[in-house]
Amino acid sequence: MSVNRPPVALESTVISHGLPYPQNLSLAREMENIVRSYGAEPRTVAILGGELRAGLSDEELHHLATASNVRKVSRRDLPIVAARRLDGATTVATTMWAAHRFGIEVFATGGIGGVHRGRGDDVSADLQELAQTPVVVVCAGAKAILDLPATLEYLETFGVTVVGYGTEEFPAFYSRSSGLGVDVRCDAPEEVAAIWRAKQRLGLPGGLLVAVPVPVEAEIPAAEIEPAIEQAVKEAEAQRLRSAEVTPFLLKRIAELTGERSLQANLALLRNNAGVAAQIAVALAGKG
Ligand code: PSU
Ligand code: MN
Repeated sequence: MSVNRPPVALESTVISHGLPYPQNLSLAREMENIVRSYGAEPRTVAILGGELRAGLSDEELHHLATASNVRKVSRRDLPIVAARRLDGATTVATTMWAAHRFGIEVFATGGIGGVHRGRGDDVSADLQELAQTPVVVVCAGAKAILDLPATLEYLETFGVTVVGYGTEEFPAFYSRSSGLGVDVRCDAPEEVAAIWRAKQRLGLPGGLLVAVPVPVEAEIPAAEIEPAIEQAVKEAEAQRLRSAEVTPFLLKRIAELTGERSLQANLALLRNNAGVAAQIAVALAGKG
């Protein structure tokens, strides 16, 4: 591992619980290579045998992509997997937390968790982490399985600045538009770096959310994806799913209902976000 290349954290819940095998493994490898191609250092985060890690071997990526006993680890699960020496995949919340502990400022993911539709009591720990942990999180917005207006209100309440990268709209993961605004538009990595440094100079706690729309050629218009989302949400309610089960269930059902196209969109936006995050990390290193 080169010491002078700026690091970029990558999460592992998307590998173990967000994508099917073998696409999850090839995607994990591709994201690492994209980060490298911009002169940054990929640091995929996971917990292996109870040990928190940032930077994995290819065998370890393979394990996360194939093993069935890798637990989805949110903040409340950290002491359990550590004490029992279990394997865990980190969510956006726990990847941010780990990144900060390892001194990593930039993190690329697919979509963040948020406030679930019709379930004001199911609020992802990702939002609280953004409120308190100083990491730049590059995502494609949040999936429309969530209540996007409520998610943005929550971020506003907790002082999380939302950047639209090349857009004035908050992207909705599969779709480039949501009809909802962002706080500021940036068109270059240096602009994001300047806002991040300003936030730190002002002594403001928490992260910065950088929302990048899915590449045009991979986009699925909202009207096309919405029926699948509505059906999946109804099924989750009928099965009375709770807590950490909800998001993986919805992701899997929407992928089943919409087929290959949603998988391709998911992969395209993850690759794209890895490149944007790497460029922001390089810009931050340049400014010291
Ligand atoms: N959204 C996606 N794909 C994902 C996730 C969210 O489009 O893989 C994962 C991320 O790891 C995120 C987590 O942090 O789900 C949120 O889970 P929950 O809603 O249980 O907080
Ligand atoms: Mn939840």
